[in-house]
Amino acid sequence: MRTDTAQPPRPKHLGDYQPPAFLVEKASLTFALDPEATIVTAKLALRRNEAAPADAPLWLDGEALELLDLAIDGQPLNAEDYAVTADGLSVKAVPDRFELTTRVRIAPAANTALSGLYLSSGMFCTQCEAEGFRRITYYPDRPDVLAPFDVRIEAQDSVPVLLSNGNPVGAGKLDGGRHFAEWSDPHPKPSYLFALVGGELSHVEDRFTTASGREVTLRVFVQEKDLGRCDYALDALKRAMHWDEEVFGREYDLDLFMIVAVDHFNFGAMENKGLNIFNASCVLASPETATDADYEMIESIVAHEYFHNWSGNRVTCRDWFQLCLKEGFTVFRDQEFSADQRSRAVQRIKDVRRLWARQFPEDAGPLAHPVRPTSYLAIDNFYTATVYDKGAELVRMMKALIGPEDFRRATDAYFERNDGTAATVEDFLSAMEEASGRDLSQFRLWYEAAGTPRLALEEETRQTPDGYEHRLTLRQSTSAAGEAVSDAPRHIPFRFALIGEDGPLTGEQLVELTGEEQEVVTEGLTGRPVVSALRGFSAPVRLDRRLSLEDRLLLLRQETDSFARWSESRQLALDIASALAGLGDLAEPEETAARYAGALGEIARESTLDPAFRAEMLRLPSVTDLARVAPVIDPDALTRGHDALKRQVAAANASDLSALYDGLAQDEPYAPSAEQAGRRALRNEALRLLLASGEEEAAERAMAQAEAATNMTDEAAATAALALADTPLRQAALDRFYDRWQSDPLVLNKWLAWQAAYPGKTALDDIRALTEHAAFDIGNPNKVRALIGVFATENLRTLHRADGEGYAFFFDFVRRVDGLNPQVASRLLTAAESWQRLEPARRTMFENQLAALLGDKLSDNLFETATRLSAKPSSGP
Ligand code: B3K
Ligand code: ZN
Repeated sequence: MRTDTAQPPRPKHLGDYQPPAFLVEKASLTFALDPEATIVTAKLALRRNEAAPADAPLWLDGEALELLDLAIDGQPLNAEDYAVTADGLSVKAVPDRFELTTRVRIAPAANTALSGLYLSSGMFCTQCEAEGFRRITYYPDRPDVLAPFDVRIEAQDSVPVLLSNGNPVGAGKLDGGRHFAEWSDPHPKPSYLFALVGGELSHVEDRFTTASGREVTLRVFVQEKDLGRCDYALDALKRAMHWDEEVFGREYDLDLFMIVAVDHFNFGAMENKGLNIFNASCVLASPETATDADYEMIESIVAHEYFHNWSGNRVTCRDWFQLCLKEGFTVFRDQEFSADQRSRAVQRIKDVRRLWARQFPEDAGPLAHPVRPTSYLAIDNFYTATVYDKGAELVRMMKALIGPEDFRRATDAYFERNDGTAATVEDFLSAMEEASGRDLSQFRLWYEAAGTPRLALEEETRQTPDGYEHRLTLRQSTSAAGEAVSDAPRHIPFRFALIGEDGPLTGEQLVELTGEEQEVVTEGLTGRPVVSALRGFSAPVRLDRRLSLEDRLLLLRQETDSFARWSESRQLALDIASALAGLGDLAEPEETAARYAGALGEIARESTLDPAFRAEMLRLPSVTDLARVAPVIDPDALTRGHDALKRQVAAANASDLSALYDGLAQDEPYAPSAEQAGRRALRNEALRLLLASGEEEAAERAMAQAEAATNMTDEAAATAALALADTPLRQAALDRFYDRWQSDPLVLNKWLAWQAAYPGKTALDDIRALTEHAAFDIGNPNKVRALIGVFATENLRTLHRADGEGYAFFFDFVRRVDGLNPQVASRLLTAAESWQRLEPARRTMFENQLAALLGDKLSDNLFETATRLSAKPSSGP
């Protein structure tokens, strides 16, 4: 916590990297667990690093620790031999090789930041990435110091299950109603992968045999009441283990793999070696309590954390600037896994939708930063959509450029060469270059420069004696916001095909654009072509093109690349809604909306198409999506445009939607399969649209669905549709849901989120009242995200109330959270990353709130985000 606002904290810079002065050959830790006063004894076998200057002093990071003892080779140190500050401990003269012993006291029960060792619903647990280990003991808490760990945990018998990384090597009784457990992790690891859990836990167990015959025991630990909700995570884990062997040749390397579910967690999950700790919301599922989307998320997060065992743990990061090395790559791996488990086409649409929703706005606003940032105050602020999701896109582009075989050879070489070490983005790129013989030096710019390039398309078609000749001009430009601005051309893989009245006229081609401009000429075409551009979203760029309505509708009918078909539809929907809001320059919006509604109707009826894909096509962009691309955010106008489009699509297709809804009723028992989920998604999308038509009959239908539902997907879809609509049944639907689920905190997060997103007049009062409700808890990040996070990101009208009350409430809440949990407060504030595009009156009110916030005493995390937010005007979307 910063206490002196006159002295801003000093940022860290990528260019300042220095190798560690000391390496840890072995870390032996003993914990005597106690909520108020846990004693941590650390014995560290330290050795001077030859790669560092010979006279460098010993520095150990440490925060909020009470030092009780300090000794070198068993000899206690005198007070003048060392110095303790608020961030660590230094010892002047030390031998080249020695054993350092420290004993510290910490207070897990008082740890509301949920970083380090803390209590979650009475259970001891840890979170050490990025810099939480220094809140447990004095240590060189940086990812390039790797050590094998031995851990002994002692606790009261009332804390029966004691877990840490690696393999269990001992356990037994102690005097005074206490007991102990000992763990040993042979794989050298950085401190951020350390984990400890202690509590009253039950588990489910399974086994997995690796390709080379290692028998691995798999355990998912939960509170006893949740034992019935672990099967899916376990199933997903086994599928992920198998997939990583098949697709990346990666095997698991310990005899035990554990997952623990905890209620209080700052994000989704953590890949600690052999002991993944999960936010309960990302692991627990049963048909009655979890939606298809929850199942899908659990599958992908379980896989993501498991994949980190290689991309992150075996090969880790030299420093935190290299975060994308493990996160971008691992997101790419989990997206590929999900694509193989489910529908590749629909997975790509979902991944890009998320990139557009989260990364594009980040890249266009004051929080823009390169995939590999060059400076930070609080590294926790850089676990961003840019590092994760754009980072994944960069890996995907490289695979497209070098081809699948060379890509696999490159990842094999990368893992092999860097195994057991801390690597850099350069190590990854050179593996790609060596395996393929390609020069990726221009490609590096994607890692170094912030901002989303624009790709302008111009086309010219002329008739020749042998048919049609098509000339496509690609022109790229970048006006990057944020740090590391660079407008040098990027290396852009551009996938395209030419489509005619009756279908494709050519196969798919991959063009590599490396200069500012490039021309592609195709001759001898048998029909007049339209470009199907950026197929599969082959590069994270914004497409700029002018197409006639006729050509756009042709693409909606004839496009054979699902992603391109969906993105064309989505772009058209956004253009129409903007025009209906009185923005943009689309001609004849009403007439265009009618034709678009007709085209969507045709797709909805196209029974040979995958229902999951049809559901994506029917899912209109939200008003928040509209705000993300609007040059000026005027919440009232955008809401008008959005509602008008939705009503028109609904009204034009009412009878088809109704037939679709009835025809998709399922009577087989629930399974979270992609196939069943796709049909439910389509049916619930139809219901959502029917409700938008404002017919009370549709509301009754939704109520009937909520009451009769035997799974959470159908129950939640119907209740959410009612909770977001202005219908007399709204309150009844919310009350029914609450009565049914009041004793289930995870399920109630959905109930909180629907009310947080409700755009009606009473919304702010309702949300304020909910902060006092028994279902809410400001100390639980899931609750804060469900209520305040959703309010700030989805509820455009309420956050941006013309009287400024929405801002006052939001900023007040961010301040309160900061006093407890800086990471969550900082993340919450990023919801307002696009404030500079607000219409002038609101922008001024927002700016005043931001300035007032910066005048307060803030955590480093929040201070950094607030400072960056207020820094420079955005370059617009
Ligand atoms: N590596 C963790 C994220 C840690 C976030 C720290 N602020 C989970 C993941 O990406 O797998
Ligand atoms: Zn990750």
